[in-house]
Amino acid sequence: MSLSQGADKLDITDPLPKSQSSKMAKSSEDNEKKSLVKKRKDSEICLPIVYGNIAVWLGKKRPLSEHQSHKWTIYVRGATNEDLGVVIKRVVFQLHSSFNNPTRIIENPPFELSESGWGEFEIAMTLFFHGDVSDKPLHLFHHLKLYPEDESGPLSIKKPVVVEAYDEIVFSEPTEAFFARVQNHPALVVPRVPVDFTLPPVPMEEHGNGKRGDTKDHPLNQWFTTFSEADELLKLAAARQQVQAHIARLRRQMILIDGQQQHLKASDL
Ligand code: SLL
Repeated sequence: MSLSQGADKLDITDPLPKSQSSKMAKSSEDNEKKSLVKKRKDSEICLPIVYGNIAVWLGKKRPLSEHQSHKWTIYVRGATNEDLGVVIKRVVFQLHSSFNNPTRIIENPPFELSESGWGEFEIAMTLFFHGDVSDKPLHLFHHLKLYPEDESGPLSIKKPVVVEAYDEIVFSEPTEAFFARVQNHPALVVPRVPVDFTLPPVPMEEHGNGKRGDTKDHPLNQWFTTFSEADELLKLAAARQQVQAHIARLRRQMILIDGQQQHLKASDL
């Protein structure tokens, strides 16, 4: 897995044990285990994400305490506000030691955390993936920003400070199970399977508490940056995959025609 920009690239290591061949008939359990180990060569799955924070100044009348000047929310969301719960199992946010219980674990999407405080600091985020993703957790860092860049301007309680970063998590050679599970999911860019291969539509996810995990109707949505570039990239990636599929089809046809020619030549002799 790697990040296309920004944060560190990570090695892919397979923490799952290799399935052992057995002389016995393969049970569906065996097949399931296999698909968790077997990698799809030459393919990759891309997850466009946005992470960052939104901070609101509480104004001169501090309803909370003298020390808490801002309310803020840190989050990891889908670049087009899709539900990331399909890939990410849990996000751990590591806050500054001045907070109570600074290690915050968010088990369900949307992966976000709201707090109030007075100062800016670096937040470490660890993204844990579902079992079939079989990739190591990914570490991201975000500098919590409370004050606008332009310090000469007045602080406003109406206009929050928004700092977001766009990135793409690339899972190369995904397991068969992960690949099959996320086909058709709008949060990801997945190579197309052959046209005659029909897949069931992916239902809207609900997570335990009956809540949706996407951020399309999120109360802070009006402040989110629109990464139209992400939409363009999604379209470009989809087009590239279509072209690749077409090339593969043409290659197969060429091999077939070549074979037929060889056959004809052989029968001429
Ligand atoms: C700074 N180096 O001095 C940074 C540290 C820490 C911010 C910022 C705690 C809030 C609470 C809080 O906001 N800490 O105690 O509830 O700017």
